Amino acid sequence: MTRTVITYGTFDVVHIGHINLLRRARELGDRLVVGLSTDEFNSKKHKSALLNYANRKAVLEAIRYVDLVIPEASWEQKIEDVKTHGVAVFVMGDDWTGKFDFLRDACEVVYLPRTAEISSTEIKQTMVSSATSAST
Ligand code: C2G
Repeated sequence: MTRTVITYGTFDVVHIGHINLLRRARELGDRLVVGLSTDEFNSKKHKSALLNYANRKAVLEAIRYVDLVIPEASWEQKIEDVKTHGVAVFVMGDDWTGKFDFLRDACEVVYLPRTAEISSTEIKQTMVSSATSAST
């Protein structure tokens, strides 16, 4: 019986923090599904991604730990996704600890420690500040 794991995120400007999360999530089962935030959902999350959905999806699909990428268009879709994809384990970084415990009726819920010292936001800020100083 295939043990399917699912996780969700924006995965903008993919970095080692995302790779660690994806690898460890995949190690909890045999198959990893990633719910990738659409551009529209990102605006609902008040999060702007540098790369659009198609670009972020292509990057995720090239990562060996990822078996399937589906769109994440709402907060409410998770329970349906768990049923549709026969998910055994739901995984998120521990910045989300407790936020998805309602899924425990349908699958295991695992929060993994975030990778310290790196985030897409910091990378984007560094890019902006170095571009600004280069142009002055
Ligand atoms: N992450 C991590 N370490 C980092 C940065 C991110 O472990 N240094 C994890 C986050 O905890 C998350 C995943 O990588 O589990 C994706 O992070 P984001 O793309 O920032 O996703 P987020 O905006 O948290 O969206 O419905 C859930 C949301 O879509 C999650």
